[in-house]
Amino acid sequence: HVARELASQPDCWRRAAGMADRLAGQLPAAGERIAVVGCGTSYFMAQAYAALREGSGQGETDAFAASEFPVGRRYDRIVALSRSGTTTEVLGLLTQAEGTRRTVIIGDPDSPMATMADDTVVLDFADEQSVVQTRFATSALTLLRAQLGLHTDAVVEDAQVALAEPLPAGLVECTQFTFLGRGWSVGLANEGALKMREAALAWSEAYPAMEYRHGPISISTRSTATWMLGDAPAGLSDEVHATGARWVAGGLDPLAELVRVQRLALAIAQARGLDPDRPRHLTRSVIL
Ligand code: F1P
Repeated sequence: HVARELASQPDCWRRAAGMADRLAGQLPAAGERIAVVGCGTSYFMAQAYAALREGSGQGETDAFAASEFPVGRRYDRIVALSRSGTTTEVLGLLTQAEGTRRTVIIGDPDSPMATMADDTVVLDFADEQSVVQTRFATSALTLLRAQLGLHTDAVVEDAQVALAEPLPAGLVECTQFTFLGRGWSVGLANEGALKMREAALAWSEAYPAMEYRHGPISISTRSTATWMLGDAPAGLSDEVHATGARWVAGGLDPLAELVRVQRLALAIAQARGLDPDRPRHLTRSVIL
């Protein structure tokens, strides 16, 4: 499933972006102070959205793993992302937050989250059969990005390039993968690292790009691939090269660059004889 779902991202993003105007009344308005929450992949998309929204001056936006929401903190609205609409921590937080406006972006219209929120946005066309998330998460982020006025057709074109171009040679042989981001792409770097773990059982890490210099670079070797999502800070590629590691950076939109990482995760799974549709110790939705 995951290979097919991954490949449908350009179409899904086009559809998600096309919904933004119609859904404006259900999504956060400029000036609202909001918290955006999720678990796993959905949390990393929340991180990316929070940085985009704050950066565009549309209002204070904090991202939390649903389990780490600071009890007692007040927001104008809580936005929850959840493909399944069943994840325990998100359900718990939404129940607790009654009285605050709650907006959910979900994949399954029949899930419990569909009826408990003030605004329910269903991206059923992007729902997935796979355990490992790809298109739901990126489509949800695309919708939110479009609503901020930050999505263009060029992003979809970049995703098509990301699907069509061969992956950088030699990466499948690396034994450790580090993803770096800046601003909104820090969440995408976290998500790239998670894909490598979930689909390929690969050792992967993620950092804000400049933080990588403050310690984590110590473990870099010739078997490391360091992948920058978005524009690299000046000089960082030289520092990484000096460790012997592979440096990967692309000129694509960071969300499209994430599609390349998803493809790498599948390629490594295949090279290691793993079935990415059956990730170890993982279920499609994590329920306590
Ligand atoms: C959240 C999540 C996924 C992860 C796995 C388990 O699900 O942590 O990110 O890949 O499928 O669940 P959801 O709340 O978005 O359904």
